[in-house]
Amino acid sequence: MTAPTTPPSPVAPPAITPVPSLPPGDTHDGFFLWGAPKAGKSGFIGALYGLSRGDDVERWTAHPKDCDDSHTQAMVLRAHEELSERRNTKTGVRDMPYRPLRLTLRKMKAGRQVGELRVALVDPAGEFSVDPAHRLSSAGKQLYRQVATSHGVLWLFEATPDGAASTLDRLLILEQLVALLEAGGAPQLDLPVAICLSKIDCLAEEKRRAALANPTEALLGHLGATSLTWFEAVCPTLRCFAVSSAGVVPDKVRPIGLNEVLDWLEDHRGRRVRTARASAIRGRAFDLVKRWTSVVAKGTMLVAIGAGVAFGGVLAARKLLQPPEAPAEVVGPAPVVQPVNTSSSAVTAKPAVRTRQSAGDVNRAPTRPVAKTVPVIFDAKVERDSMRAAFAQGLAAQGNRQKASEWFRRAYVHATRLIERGQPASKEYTPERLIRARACVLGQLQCPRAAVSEDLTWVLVFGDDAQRRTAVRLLERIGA
Ligand SMILES: Nc1nc2c(ncn2[C@@H]2O[C@H](COP(=O)(O)OP(=O)(O)OP(=O)(O)O)[C@@H](O)[C@H]2O)c(=O)[nH]1
Ligand SMILES: [Mg+2]
Repeated sequence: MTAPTTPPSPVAPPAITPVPSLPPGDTHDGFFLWGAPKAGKSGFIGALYGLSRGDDVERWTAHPKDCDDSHTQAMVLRAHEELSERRNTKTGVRDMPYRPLRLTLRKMKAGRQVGELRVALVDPAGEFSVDPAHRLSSAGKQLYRQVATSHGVLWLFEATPDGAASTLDRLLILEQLVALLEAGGAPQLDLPVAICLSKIDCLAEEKRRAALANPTEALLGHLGATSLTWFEAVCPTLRCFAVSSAGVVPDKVRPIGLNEVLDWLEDHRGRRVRTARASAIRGRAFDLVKRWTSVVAKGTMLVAIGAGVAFGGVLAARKLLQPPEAPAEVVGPAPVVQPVNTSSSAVTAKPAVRTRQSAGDVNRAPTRPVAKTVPVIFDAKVERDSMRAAFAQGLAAQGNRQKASEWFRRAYVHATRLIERGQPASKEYTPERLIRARACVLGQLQCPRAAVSEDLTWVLVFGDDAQRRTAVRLLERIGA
């Protein structure tokens, strides 16, 4: 018997609450539930109503009367009822936008409302998360764009009953993160991402307690360090949670850990709203200043023109009487490219500091010779060539069973100089990151494992296929 699915088209015409198709950079107003089929996304919606039935002094509630429309109300009640029997209807794959469930969540403390979070929850089918064919469909691409520009993502990973590591293909997570980055069109996902170990009621009590006490550790065990590093690299606003939508009381919905997730989302929603307001105010202030500046400038210009006509006449006359100025001659020391010093230890290597003067055009040297200061010129090409040459020497030495660590250390230092001179979080230095990580591993340079793993994550996210394959092999080698 096949499992029932929700109907393939929205219950009501999408015109009532349409999901706009957004140009890159715009923000979708939804919070997205994300994760593989059966991760517990639809159950999470049922749990929201279940929260109202809890008896904690301080808790979130989502009452049907706080739903914006009858569709949301029906879906919340249905999800709750089905969750109480642990049999939520599978969400169907659709080729049109999922209709958000719009409702207001309220935070209550001793009977008084102390917080509020308006949400538009989108609950897509898990296939969009784990099935590349759906991800690459036009509906999938639109969905990824919406997720990447949303107010937040709750990414659920179903706990395994024995608490063992997930069998989910790690590269699948990476592929989704890359697809989200591409869909968002920015180097990172600028939205809160709550990674939740879901259905923790299925864990043995001891493991459940441990997961609640330290969700990050639980997710590390579940997903592996590499996957978490990927999340950290891509999502600057990230937090791990352990949740159970159903809870441990049979035939009832008594959610565990949901209040913490909602507190965090509310906090970040507030920050985002404040930041948006502040930049709007800054924008308005800037416009105002610009307008006044132009008014003042116009007034000043009129005065200046009047005065200038008189003064300019006198100045021009004086200038004509002076002898012509000699053209400024460019003299001074020839630019010096400092020999690349690779003797420093790999880990403490610092890039040469490029001062404002030495940053510019070397032909525009100071007109007065600067006797003792020798400008330090950073030549990226020289660094890159030296890095490649040292790395190749390292490989050759290793092939001939000779000592290679000194060559790899040099390659490390050159790569580090290049990376540190680039923009933070720049994609540009992916090849250098790969060489640095390879030098660390092949040369046994005792580099911190986390640093190597971070470099390789960068390669996995931004590298081409060949680079990614090498990175995966190295990650396996360092056991990340
Ligand atoms: N024990 C337990 N079961 C849960 C929990 N949350 C959901 N379930 C059940 O697990 C099954 C799958 O959960 P769903 O919420 O439907 O999964 P989904 O992520 O929406 O899956 P798709 O719709 O296929 O993408 C359903 O039978 C749910 O009732 C939970 O916290 N604990
Ligand atoms: Mg579902």
